[in-house]
Amino acid sequence: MSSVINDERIPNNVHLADDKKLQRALEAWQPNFISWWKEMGPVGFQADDVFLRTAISVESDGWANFDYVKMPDYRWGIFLADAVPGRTIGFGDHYGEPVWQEVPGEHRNTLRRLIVTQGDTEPASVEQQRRLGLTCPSVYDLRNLFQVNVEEGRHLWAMVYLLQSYFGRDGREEAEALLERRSGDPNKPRMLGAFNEPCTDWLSFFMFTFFTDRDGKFQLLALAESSFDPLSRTTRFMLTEEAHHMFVGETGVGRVVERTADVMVEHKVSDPAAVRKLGVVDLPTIQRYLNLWYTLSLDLFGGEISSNAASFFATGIKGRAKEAEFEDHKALAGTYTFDAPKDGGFVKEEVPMRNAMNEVLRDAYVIDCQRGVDKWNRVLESHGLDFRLTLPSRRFHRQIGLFADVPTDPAGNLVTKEAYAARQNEWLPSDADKAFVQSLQQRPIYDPKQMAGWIAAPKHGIKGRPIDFEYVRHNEG
Ligand code: BYC
Repeated sequence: MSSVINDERIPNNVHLADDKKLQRALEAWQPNFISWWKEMGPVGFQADDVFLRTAISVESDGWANFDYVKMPDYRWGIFLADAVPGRTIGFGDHYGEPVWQEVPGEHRNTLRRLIVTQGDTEPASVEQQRRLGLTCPSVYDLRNLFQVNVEEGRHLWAMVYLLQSYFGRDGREEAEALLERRSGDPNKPRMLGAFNEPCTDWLSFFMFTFFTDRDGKFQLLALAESSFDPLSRTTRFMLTEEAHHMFVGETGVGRVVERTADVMVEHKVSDPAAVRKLGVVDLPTIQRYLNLWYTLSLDLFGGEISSNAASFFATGIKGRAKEAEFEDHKALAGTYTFDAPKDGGFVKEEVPMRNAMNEVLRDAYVIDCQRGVDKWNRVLESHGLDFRLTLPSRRFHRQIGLFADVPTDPAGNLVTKEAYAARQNEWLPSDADKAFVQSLQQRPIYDPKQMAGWIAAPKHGIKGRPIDFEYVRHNEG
């Protein structure tokens, strides 16, 4: 059982008080984090009481506390899942050897880079979402946004703990740099593509939490297999919080689909322009938003063929999601075959399995995404509507890997650059789509009894509270 110290400046279950040097380093970083939060975190709500979940331990029953808290006072803490006694390396060349409690010198740079990359996404997402509170569809949704935001902040703490604890001066410098990059800033952008995209409306937010947070789930699952045990334990606990973020996305998109379907059936309309006139998002626009955020998130898995991924696997640094479910943990024998674009067509390209580890992880991700899409389609089906949402081909709209800048249609057929340019607005959100979605979200809803007209009410409230509970006590003054 892990002990939790909650009366320290930084709540933790890592015996921080016993390591004064580390404690001082983290306490020195803490005010910089709070300054970053106040500057780049949610705009306009820092003084409000928000009904938030706070991680307080890693016990499966009762790991979190729910109460009102002002966001800058949120108790961001450091929690590692309990160590698995006798844990051994689960894959790669060192399969079966004891896991590492310290960073092996030869893997120092690689591990640091992966931890920094993971860490960079956390503040990036808070920055991307910082203005959404000003157009919230309900107080329930406002609270969920802030819940996601504070927990992304905690996930940054999780990575900063590893950097400061195991990487000395370099780690401290990287921890500072994590607070200095800015999403979308061309001079100091965040590291990965999707985290520099604007996320300025709530449909984007729900797509982001469904698709992009789900990349987070799979990357964390892969890192949870790591031979570097502190990374494994940290990411295992992060996954506990991550589940709610994807719930917000899945139910958020589901509620938008449901509301549109309700209105279409009630008014017997299906023409997108007519649907829009009724104040809800037409289904083709929802599909275009889906196409955008799904494909941006596919890029986050890296190239299909990656020598980096092969070496992460060989050395035991990063595994596959749920490695225990695979039979062959060395993956030296198999191959993976891709359709690669060549001379206006496709050629089969076969690579050793280890070089395809990014694609193996992406395969698992695609299956998981499809499950959510199926749920949304069941809403359409239950309304007697024929329209179905679909995941586009993985070749579509890619900026990383074999299909980077290779124009295809959403079904994955190669098209000319001209055809792509001519039809892009059918496939991805146009400026007019974005303007329309934003036009529905001009006015924030701060009355707990109200819900915006473009989204259905949720099925349940949070932690047994009613849907119209005052989840955020917003001081409008
Ligand atoms: N954008 O060998 P390749 C989350 C770079 S989300 C820009 O194919 P590799 C969250 C790559 O770094 C999860 N650059 O890539 C969600 C490499 O650069 P170098 C975040 C990209 O190394 C919502 C080069 O291209 N966690 O937690 O196999 C809210 C060659 O690429 C991109 C992680 O990502 C891109 N999309 O794998 C909040 C886990 N993709 O080495 C949070 C840690 C690739 O040539 N990261 N590049 O300079 C990793 O495991 C790997 O870095 C990647 C790439 C999977 C991202």
